[in-house]
Amino acid sequence: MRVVVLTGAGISAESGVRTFRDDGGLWEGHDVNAVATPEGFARDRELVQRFYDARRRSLAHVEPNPAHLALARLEEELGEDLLVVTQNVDDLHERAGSRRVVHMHGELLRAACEACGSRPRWEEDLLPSPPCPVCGARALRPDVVWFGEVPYELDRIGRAVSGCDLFVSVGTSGSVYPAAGYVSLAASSGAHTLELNLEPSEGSRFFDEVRTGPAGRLVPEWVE
Ligand code: BJW
Repeated sequence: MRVVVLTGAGISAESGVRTFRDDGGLWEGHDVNAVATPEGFARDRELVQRFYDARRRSLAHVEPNPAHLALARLEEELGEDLLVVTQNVDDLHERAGSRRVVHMHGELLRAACEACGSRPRWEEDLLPSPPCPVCGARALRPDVVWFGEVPYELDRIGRAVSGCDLFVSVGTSGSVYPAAGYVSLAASSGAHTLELNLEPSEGSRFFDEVRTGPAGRLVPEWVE
């Protein structure tokens, strides 16, 4: 059985990583257009670098939760038949032990060089403008996908989603495309579709089955 699991901010919520759109979420107090668009970055590079530097540093204080760990156990069982597609920029799937993970919206622990296009591992602050380890230009930005930019590995994701037998969405609001459209792609290819979320999401109506509750309980229950 080929399985694709799409994860969103909700899977990391119980680890203490703030979601984007829930009450008290990451966007509260931050203008999305100021910090998560290329235009916002062009307008005020320092503000955006500070926002992402703080989030990169906060990774040191969080740990994977039972939902991440359950997906890592599932990979031990299914091997190449499981692909985790995450919209999250944290590294909690990897720290839980998952290896087959696609970060479609990038990673906090990488930088992207606007001069040479490299994507080096990056654990330090990006302020004040360090040189790119590959080309030396002071043109590093967070390796995250902002609104209006094209997410990573769309071909690989598209093939996996349209070829899977089971599509499971965990802790995502279903409000950001193209990720929000994957449930329909999976369903149109004949897959069973399951949503696991604290509460029904914007996209719930597209799923065959919806289970509500915290990911830290629902994901282990589904995997065992
Ligand atoms: C729990 C829980 C617990 C809480 N247990 N659950 C079609 C129609 C309309 C618009 C568009 C469209 N196509 C493209 C667009 C434009 C745009 C878009 O979608 N806009 C919408 C706002 C309408 N999309 C884009 O611009 C994308 N690019 C693009 O489309 O390129 C063109 C192209 C595509 C394909 C082929 C060719 C060309 C890029 C989108 C980039 C998104 N970037 C961000 C920021 C990343 C960096 C950062 O982290 O700062 O990604 S935005 C933000 O939203 C972040 C997330 O990954 C993403 C999704 O959020 P998520 O994960 O769903 O979090 P929340 O907070 O929204 O929801 C949390 C959920 O968890 C809730 O449901 C809770 O209930 C639940 N939850 N606690 C279980 N304990």
